[in-house]
Amino acid sequence: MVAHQCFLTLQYEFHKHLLQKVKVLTMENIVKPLVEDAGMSQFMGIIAAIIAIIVTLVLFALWRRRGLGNTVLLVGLCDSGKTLLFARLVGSKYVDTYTSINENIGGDLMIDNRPLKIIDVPGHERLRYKFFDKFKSSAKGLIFVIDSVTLQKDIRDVADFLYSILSDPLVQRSLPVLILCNKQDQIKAKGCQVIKALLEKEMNLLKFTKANQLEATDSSSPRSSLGKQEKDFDFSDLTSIVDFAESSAATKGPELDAGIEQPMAWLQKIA
Ligand SMILES: Nc1nc2c(ncn2[C@@H]2O[C@H](COP(=O)(O)OP(=O)(O)OP(=O)(O)O)[C@@H](O)[C@H]2O)c(=O)[nH]1
Ligand SMILES: [Mg+2]
Repeated sequence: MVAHQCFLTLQYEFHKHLLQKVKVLTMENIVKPLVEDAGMSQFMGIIAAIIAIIVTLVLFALWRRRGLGNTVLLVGLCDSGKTLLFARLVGSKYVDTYTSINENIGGDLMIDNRPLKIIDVPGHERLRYKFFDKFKSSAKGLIFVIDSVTLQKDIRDVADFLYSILSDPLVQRSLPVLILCNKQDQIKAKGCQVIKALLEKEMNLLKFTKANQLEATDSSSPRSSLGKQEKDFDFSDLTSIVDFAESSAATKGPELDAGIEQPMAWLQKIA
């Protein structure tokens, strides 16, 4: 009887142990895949996030390229030589020009197998902003043409127009700008380093005048000024890369680019 009771107890313990073992095994079978699944879905989540970031970057790059377009705008005051420069760049020839009241749009100018479209924007004070606004969204670069002979007389106007252009958000989105000191064939023409210094001085005056005006009208609004705040105006502080070059659009030489070698080199740089 005692032996039978011992046997029953042993049998019960054995079954209990067996049952526990089965339970543990079953839990392992269920929990392990669950843990593996969680790891897998985390991994897939990371992959999906990386793909989303790459797609966003590609779309952003495409959007930026589309926004930049392939147009180079010739802007500047009346008589600075934009239309003659346009004729030289697009048709490689000298032409007699008259004050423009409309834009001139050239066909594709192939620079190192890359097409660039040149647009000559009228410089008349009533038209210059309107036409600049019309074409700026397609711009890949800007050539701001200056009459190097009359600059000192027109410095206010030149600096004012240049200031507005450089303050434009589209230009500030790092559009390359060339300040082209034209009419270098004239004895009284100022060189581009002198013009740069004169412009920086005038732009500095404008910068602080505009900042003071803004402060006087609305002290709560943030000060938006070109270049670094509390620092004198310096072209190298701008988000756009501003280069200076010289040209003589009226030069008639045997070479097709006689007198316009420097703007041609700049076009090659940005094309
Ligand atoms: N000497 C000299 N004359 C130039 C040069 N470039 C242009 N000109 C002359 O300057 C005058 C004005 O040139 P345009 O090309 O018509 O000037 P623009 O900038 O188009 O002027 P708007 O159409 O009024 O905005 C013309 O008589 C040109 O022949 C240059 O490099 N040297
Ligand atoms: Mg013109």
